[in-house]
Amino acid sequence: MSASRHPALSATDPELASYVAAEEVLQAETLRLIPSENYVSAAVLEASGTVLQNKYSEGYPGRRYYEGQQNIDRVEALAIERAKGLFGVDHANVQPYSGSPANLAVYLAFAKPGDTVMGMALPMGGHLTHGWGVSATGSWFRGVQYGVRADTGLIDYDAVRELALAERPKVIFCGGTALPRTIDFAAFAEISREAGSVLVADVAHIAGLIAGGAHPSPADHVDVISTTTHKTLRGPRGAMLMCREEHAKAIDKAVFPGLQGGPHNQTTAGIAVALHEAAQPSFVRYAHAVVANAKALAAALLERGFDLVSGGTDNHLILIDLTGKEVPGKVAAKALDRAGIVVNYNTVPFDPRKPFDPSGVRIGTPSLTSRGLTTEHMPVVADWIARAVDAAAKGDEPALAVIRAEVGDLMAAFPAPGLPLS
Ligand code: DSN
Repeated sequence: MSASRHPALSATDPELASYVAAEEVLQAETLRLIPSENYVSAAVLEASGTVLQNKYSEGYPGRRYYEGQQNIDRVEALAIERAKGLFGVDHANVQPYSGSPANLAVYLAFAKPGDTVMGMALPMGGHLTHGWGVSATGSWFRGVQYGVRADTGLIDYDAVRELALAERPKVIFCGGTALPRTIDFAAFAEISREAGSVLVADVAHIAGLIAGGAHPSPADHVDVISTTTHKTLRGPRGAMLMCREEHAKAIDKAVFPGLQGGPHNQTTAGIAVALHEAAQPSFVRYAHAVVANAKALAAALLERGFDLVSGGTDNHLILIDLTGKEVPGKVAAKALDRAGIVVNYNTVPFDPRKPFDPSGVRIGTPSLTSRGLTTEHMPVVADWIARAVDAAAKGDEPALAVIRAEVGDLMAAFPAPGLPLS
């Protein structure tokens, strides 16, 4: 970080400033393929670092427990109106600190401890907070879990229906963190109606695709939409809960005072800016480009002999099953990192290996698309991945260094939003 970019921070705390500077370089020089990450714009960064930080605002616009809310109310009301407009919902709560507290607030609104709740199993592509055992959502509630079919890697809607009708859960979550295919919200809605359950779509991964029209919206099908704001939506780290009017009070009460104290106003401001950006025609192009890039990357990986869970992708995410390559996911992920390609190791459905040392690698295209890479570049990216996995198998460190240099050259030609150009 140059002193001119963050002069006060550099002067006050040079050690901390040096870590931020190193992170700026890392984010600029590497090919970031973690599907839940992105680059926020300079405007979102600025909004997230304002004096709104200094204010306590327990309550909601017009109904606060502290005075001096003239400006904070406007900021939060703006974020709420923008969320409602963009996602076509009756009500939006923009205060959850992040995705896990947002989901916990949903349980608080609709279930009591010990009640049965249902979601996709974590190793199948779900999320911890969808009732998985090690999460409070799976120990305070009785979590029952569905998965994907072994033969197709796709959600088994017949099994979902059977489980829902047998268990009659209070809440059903659809959505997840490693789902490369379109979610059939209408099918989940029909199942939830039959089971008498509240249906929640956790669209954290695909919120930006929905906003940009590149994935069907759950708005007409579900009771509640939960999302983080920092993935494909390209906002600051935060979350939102959106719902029909009939659930508005329950959701608001669960977030505050049920679960949280004062909202993070600086984050609310960043969310408002991100929602404004996501309402522009350029964001529609971005969302479709994310999907086009992911499809092109999946095709290029298949051509190079990789197995992909479900055989490809409909969205921003690809789950590579490395079982056939005889390089475990963690070994591959660490080798890719040394080659300047940042991914995360991940379980694949029915993984015979442990979650901390699984068989898969999860990648996605939100970040590289934010930098302007197109489908033309995807064969190059697939080549780097293939060469790095091969190098990992052979222990060939010089080959990884060669890839890292090539990655650095391409990244230098595509500056990232929000980072210094140099
Ligand atoms: N940690 C997020 C992800 O990477 O998908 C989910 O919460």
